Amino acid sequence: MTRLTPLLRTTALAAAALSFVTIATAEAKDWRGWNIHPPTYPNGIALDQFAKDVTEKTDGRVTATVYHNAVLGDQPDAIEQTRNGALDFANFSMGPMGPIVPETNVMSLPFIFSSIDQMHTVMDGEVGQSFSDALSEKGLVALSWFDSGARSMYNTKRPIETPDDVKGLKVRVMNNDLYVNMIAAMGGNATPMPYGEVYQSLKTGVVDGAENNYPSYDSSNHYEVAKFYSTTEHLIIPECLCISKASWDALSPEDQEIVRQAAIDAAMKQRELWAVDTQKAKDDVVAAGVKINEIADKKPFQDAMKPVYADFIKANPDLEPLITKIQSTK
Ligand code: BDP
Repeated sequence: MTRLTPLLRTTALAAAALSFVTIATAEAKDWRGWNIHPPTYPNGIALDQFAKDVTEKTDGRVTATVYHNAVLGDQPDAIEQTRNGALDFANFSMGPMGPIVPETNVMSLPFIFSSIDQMHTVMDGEVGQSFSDALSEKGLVALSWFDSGARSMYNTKRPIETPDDVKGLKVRVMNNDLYVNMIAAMGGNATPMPYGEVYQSLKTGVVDGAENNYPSYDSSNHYEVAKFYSTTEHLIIPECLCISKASWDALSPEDQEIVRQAAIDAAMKQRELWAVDTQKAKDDVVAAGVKINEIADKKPFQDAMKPVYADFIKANPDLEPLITKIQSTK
């Protein structure tokens, strides 16, 4: 047996301790998660649950933290950061995903889903899987799908009863040219703009209106400055709980399973909270003086979208079968 002098022994021990620390650091992963909404929003609560589950169930091999309120950047930036591994997980709307993963643009076609239930049927089946595959090719692993309700138009000027009422309105949209065409098809002028800038832009008249679901209209305080909310319900856009492919690939199969289950549980929580929060948000904005006009007949709006579909199919002929498949799903 080699005998070590006390000094060498200390050095050897220190080296061993150091290599242990190095290995431990390499193995314990600190995951940073992005959320655009406040922590009290259904998505924030679900993401916090996800982070807690992952941290506890991997025994700290992964410690996950959610950064709420878009403090880590706006959505298009966060998508890039998650793709390149600077962020580890996030909840993304498929709206701003379109420019990066063209297939997902199909979900941004106005009125593509006939109802929220039909959207669930589609997303839980093979079409949902094909979207997940397309995302994965671009560095994002979609583990589960969150609800985002239906988006409707609101503005500072007047109720919208028919597409004609949109004429001349300056409308903020998410970062996706498809939405510029959508607003143009009704005679409005769309401006893609980060979510965080919309409140001020509505207030100062940079834009006259925007469009969103009740929970976002409420939590962003847009209702304070744009009091006419018209239930156009033109977009039903799913949202993913996405993991950076780089972070996913660095996990053991056992930890991948833990993360997958935590993501599914988080989505179940989010969907449950979503239904309650939508009603609560609607009640809150009405109590605050918002004028909601219910549009019973959506047909004039659907008809106005025909050129948007025609242009889209012309530019993406390979996606037409996917559109037909979604539309024919009951
Ligand atoms: C909300 C989505 C969020 C979008 C936001 C927007 O949950 O991901 O960024 O709309 O309009 O409903 O930008």
